[in-house]
Amino acid sequence: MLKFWKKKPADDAPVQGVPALPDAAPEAVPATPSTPVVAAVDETRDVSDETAVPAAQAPANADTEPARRSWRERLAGSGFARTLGALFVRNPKLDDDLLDELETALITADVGVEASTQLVEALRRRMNAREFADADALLQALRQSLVDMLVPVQQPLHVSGRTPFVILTVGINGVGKTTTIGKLARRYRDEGHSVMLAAGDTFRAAAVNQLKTWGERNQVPVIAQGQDADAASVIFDALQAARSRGTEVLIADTAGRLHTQGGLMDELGKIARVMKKLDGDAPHEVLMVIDGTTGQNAVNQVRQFRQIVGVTGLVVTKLDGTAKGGVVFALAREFGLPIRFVGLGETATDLRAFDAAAFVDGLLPMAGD
Ligand SMILES: Nc1nc2c(ncn2[C@@H]2O[C@H](COP(=O)(O)OP(=O)(O)O)[C@@H](O)[C@H]2O)c(=O)[nH]1
Ligand SMILES: [Mg+2]
Repeated sequence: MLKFWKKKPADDAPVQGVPALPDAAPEAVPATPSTPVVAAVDETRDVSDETAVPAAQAPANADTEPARRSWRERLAGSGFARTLGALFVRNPKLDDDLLDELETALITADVGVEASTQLVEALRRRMNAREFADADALLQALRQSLVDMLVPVQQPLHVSGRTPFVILTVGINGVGKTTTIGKLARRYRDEGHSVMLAAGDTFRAAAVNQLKTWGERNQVPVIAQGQDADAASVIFDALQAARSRGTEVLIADTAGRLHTQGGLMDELGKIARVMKKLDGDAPHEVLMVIDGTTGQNAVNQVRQFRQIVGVTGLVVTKLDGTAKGGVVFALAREFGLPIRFVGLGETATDLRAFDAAAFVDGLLPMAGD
């Protein structure tokens, strides 16, 4: 007999008590575009002295029981969890109708038509071979198939071995690039790394200030120039500063862009070329950020960005809200690109290294809950 969440999905939808990130930092944008300016930290502070940060002892990514529970709590509101939950809550009969409904539920949850059909047909064959005693056994088989789809893309990002390790974030507008950078800054700082941020989204002053605010909160320096500065030059300056200070992780923000914006897309290529003047291997990670609520369109976005820059890893954000969640499977299947992290909320600690089993368990109704 199946049991389900104690909480109603709706209880999980809004992130309570989380102050929205202010659009503007208290200080003004530096007015001298030609000089890189370190914002957000006291210039006299030795940024390499990360022992000063008290949170350094906490392993940020421990696969603890509470961590697993938190995946579940955050994902319970997803379209995936809700439709699958509704399907199995009736303690259904194990028959073709159940499989048809399951197929519809998977497609509706953005898993993709082809993948959903394949998953369900494999289950149907096993059902016809009398492999499943009941609907619960079928659900467990589905769970395993879903985990198997995601295990190949569960590849954590290792930032050691290069100094600085340079992460270039890319993606369309509003997907959560800057927020993800803020969360990464927190994560790497907590792990004891020295971190620097580069304000490469020079389109709007608000974007620079948003990054500075994250820098201030996490006590990591932000290299910025004025609004409308050349993004490649900001990031070049930041790389130079990070190298001279021995900073371990440099994370560069960029303006959101669409594949139709040729000039902006070319700029990404320019950013990468300029970095290579200082470090032939940089950027070491091109991290594409995807909004988990975008659905199947996410697949098109990745395809388009891959043609312009060599995307090496993905972050899927906003999976805590009403995102359907299934897009993670569609992306895994289509590209096999590492899914480095998922965003499960708006605050600094709401970024998880991708964990295939925890993710799937968060989406499915489970026995013994
Ligand atoms: N619920 C939720 N909101 C997120 C997440 N990541 C980003 N956001 C929100 O998405 C909005 C856009 O984020 P931003 O980082 O400015 O996107 P950017 O334009 O790609 O830099 C902001 O309101 C963020 O707080 C997430 O994982 N969960
Ligand atoms: Mg941004």
